[in-house]
Amino acid sequence: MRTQVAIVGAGPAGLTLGRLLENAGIESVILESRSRAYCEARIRAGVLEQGTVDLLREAGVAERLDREGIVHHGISLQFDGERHRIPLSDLTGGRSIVIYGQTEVVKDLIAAREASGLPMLFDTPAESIDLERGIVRHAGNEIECDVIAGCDGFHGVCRESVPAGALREFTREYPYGWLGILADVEPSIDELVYAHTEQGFALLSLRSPTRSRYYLQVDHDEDVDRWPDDRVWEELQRRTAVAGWTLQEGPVLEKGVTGMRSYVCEPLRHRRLFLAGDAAHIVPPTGAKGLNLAIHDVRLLAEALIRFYERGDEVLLDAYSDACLRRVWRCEHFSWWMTTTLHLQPGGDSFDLQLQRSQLHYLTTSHAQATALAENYVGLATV
Ligand code: RFL
Ligand code: PHB
Repeated sequence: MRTQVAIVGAGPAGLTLGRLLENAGIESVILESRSRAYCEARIRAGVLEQGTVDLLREAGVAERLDREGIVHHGISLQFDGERHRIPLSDLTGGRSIVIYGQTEVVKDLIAAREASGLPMLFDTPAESIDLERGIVRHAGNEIECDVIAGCDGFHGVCRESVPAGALREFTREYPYGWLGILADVEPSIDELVYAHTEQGFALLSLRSPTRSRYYLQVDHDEDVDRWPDDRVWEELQRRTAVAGWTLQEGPVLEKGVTGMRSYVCEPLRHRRLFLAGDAAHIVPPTGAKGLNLAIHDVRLLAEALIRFYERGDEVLLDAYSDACLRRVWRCEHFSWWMTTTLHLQPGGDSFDLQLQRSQLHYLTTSHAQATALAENYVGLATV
């Protein structure tokens, strides 16, 4: 098989890139190791920045997002048993976020590609990449291409195919993770609540008017079996309690633990391989940036490829890595800062706690500090 762009991975990055290239008349093949059902059911992100929504709209895949997505104009920070609203839209000239699950973004993109009849191969892992000749090998077949888009997530093969020494890596591990549940119950909150407590962090989020998505800080490699539903609810009740408000409980539909890390590799290009999304960088989920960054990368990659195929020059392809990394590092900082401000540091002392409390108090009383949080949270228009 021969194509212009071989896209490895059918997550948000690969699927969005495929759509942007399709709209520009550039050929691509998408190769995915897992089944379609698995990709459509993998519960992850839930917060879309305005820029992400705008891009999905321009790409013609936001019809359901516009119908079902829930627009939020603020979030709350909870500490010392009180909630403080950060009015995101008021602080950012009207920008907002949209609650719409990554599962739904992925379903919409897969449906659009299927409707176009373009090649998208599931259950077919890319096994090796020949960067010299532009070949992706899978299940005894070869895809020959001009460019390889490595959108295969953190554990993919694309980044691994770059020779040792050609990439520089930056990592930070956190000594905690998140236990997340999806519950079949009306969310008890109108806007997201990020809660700092002496027992650890908790986050109240949602997926729809009838589905709640809640998280608890747990140990990095916590065994999910140690958390029967009753224990999860008890701990959520404890960490999110405020006077005059009740957390409604309901059947737990899904439960899982994710360790947290920050990671960046540089540059995002090696010869004809371009890395995008989680294949190139990971952020801890506290800032809700991972999916949004992945979409931003492929926006730039699509623009660069369109220029290359229309005019035959590589100016934007050459600029791709540096252009992505500016936003990547801004989001790395924001996510690290949100994470370390809100989580209980294992082994930390009362000095650490008092610094966090002071920072949270400052954030909720200073216009300048709240604005800094808000503009990062909704997504900086330019970085
Ligand atoms: P993905 O989604 O991991 O997709 C990569 C795809 O590549 C496939 N693959 C291969 N395919 C072919 N051949 C191979 N050899 C392959 N190896 C792997 C994989 O099966 C997969 O389908 O990466 P992508 O597209 O870069 O998208 C990134 C996002 O998924 C990720 O950043 C976000 O989910 C992170 N994230 C959040 N991001 C946000 O913007 N807002 C949020 O609110 C948010 N919350 C979260 C999150 C991630 C979480 N977890 C579980 C990590 C909450 C959580 C709990
Ligand atoms: C989610 O709803 O999954 C979610 C929301 C906000 C975050 C992370 C995850 O910061």
